[in-house]
Amino acid sequence: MTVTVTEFQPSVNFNLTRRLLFNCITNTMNNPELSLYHFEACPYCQKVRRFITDNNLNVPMKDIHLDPIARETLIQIGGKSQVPCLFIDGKALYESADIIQWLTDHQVA
Ligand SMILES: N[C@@H](CCC(=O)N[C@@H](CS)C(=O)NCC(=O)O)C(=O)O
Repeated sequence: MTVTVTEFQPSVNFNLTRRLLFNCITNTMNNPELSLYHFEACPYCQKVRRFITDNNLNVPMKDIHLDPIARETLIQIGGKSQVPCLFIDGKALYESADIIQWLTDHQVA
């Protein structure tokens, strides 16, 4: 989208900024960025993946055994290499039961 401002229109600019900010906030609230850090053989990960599959949820995944950068990111941000870990807008949530509860509460489509 290209916005060309030909003259100073404070009220238009203010309203546009306010609308963009509102959209940004509501989008983040309704549609948080998710990523499930996991590995294939982990039984707790399997439990979370099964929940995701059974409920047809769209949760991108990173396998820390296949992706060393993902493992490093998990340790750097979450503080430990434990999986499963759900990243919610960049914040780490550990514990399979808590992850399933969060997904249930937030009705991720
Ligand atoms: N109570 C945790 C247990 C998770 C757990 O023990 N994960 C293992 C893999 S099956 C793990 O990441 N171990 C390595 C570590 O803790 O760094 C849960 O329910 O998510």
